[in-house]
Amino acid sequence: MSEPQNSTFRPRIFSGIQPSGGLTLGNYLGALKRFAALQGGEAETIYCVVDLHAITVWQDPEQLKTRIREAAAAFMAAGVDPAKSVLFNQSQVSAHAEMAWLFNTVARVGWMYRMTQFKDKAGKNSENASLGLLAYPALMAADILTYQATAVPVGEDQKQHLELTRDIAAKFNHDYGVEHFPITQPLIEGVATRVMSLRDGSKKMSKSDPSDASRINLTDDADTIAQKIRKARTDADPLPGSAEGLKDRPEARNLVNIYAALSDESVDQVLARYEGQGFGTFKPALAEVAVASMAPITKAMSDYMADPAEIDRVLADGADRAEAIARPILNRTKDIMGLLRTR
Ligand code: AQP
Repeated sequence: MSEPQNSTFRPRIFSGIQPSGGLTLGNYLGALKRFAALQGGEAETIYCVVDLHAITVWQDPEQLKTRIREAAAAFMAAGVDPAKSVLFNQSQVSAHAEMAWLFNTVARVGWMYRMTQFKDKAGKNSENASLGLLAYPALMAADILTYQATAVPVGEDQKQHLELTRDIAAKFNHDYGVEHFPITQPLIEGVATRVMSLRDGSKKMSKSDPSDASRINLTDDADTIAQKIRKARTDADPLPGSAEGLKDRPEARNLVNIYAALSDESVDQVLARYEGQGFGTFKPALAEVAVASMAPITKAMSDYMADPAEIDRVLADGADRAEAIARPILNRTKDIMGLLRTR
């Protein structure tokens, strides 16, 4: 069976974010900002608050509802327009969970054990992790392939999951002798595909890091952002004149990358301006750029959060539109697998 040509599929972009905590600058630069930029192009854009993924680790039920709305507010505050994109929460479109079960029969157990995110999140006590945490990548493949999505914008950390999605699509197509699923392209682009912790340049900035100082939250006010940047770990050397000089300086590289991503400049452009300067000069400049970029987003998020009923309305409308795309693809998948549909 030859690999399907993605040109035979309608161009469609899908991506999601877990409401497993307050969203961070990493989620904004690695995902949300790019989601907004991809709207209005050739491809239809479908964006999802992936709440079924969030519950693979314990979530407080009352808090989860608020976090789902907050994530939806963050999408819109970052420029995702529900008139241009489909925006919804995953648990409202049951095709995701149904497709995930079908993919559980296609994916191999060994594939799941190899996932670094499972190893990181399950830790030493992996026997005690939820089965959902292990099966997470099959649900992620379902999220994407239930829409026959041809491209997925994600940060660097999701690359391995995307490869697994491609493996599931290819195995399904091969096993059933069809060209039903596209081989989805990951879109991992720009200087901020992996924003690092402000406290440790070897760790990804993450919403579930126990240290709040390690990240900038989309809800942080200007003073908090400035303070976190001031306290960010760095080295004592001045900034070099080009990106090459940051190779072995992860903390310095991270701050320069964040500056470049926020100001839509290249790393070399930023360094050309700050070459020879120390962090005493660079950090306040970064704080200024960060506050200027983030303040309108924080304000818009809190405006959206003041009207939760409107967020629910937007998500419900998105769920209807998502369902209309997903259901026929799921039905066709069942047909291919020989499941009898009686209605
Ligand atoms: N630090 C990051 N740099 C760049 N991109 C990032 N993303 C997350 N962190 C960074 C991107 O954001 C999207 C949504 O991620 P997710 O919420 O599904 O889960 P995650 O990648 O596991 O993010 P977190 O913040 O680390 O969540 P927790 O702490 O719950 O595990 C993805 O496109 C991701 O690449």
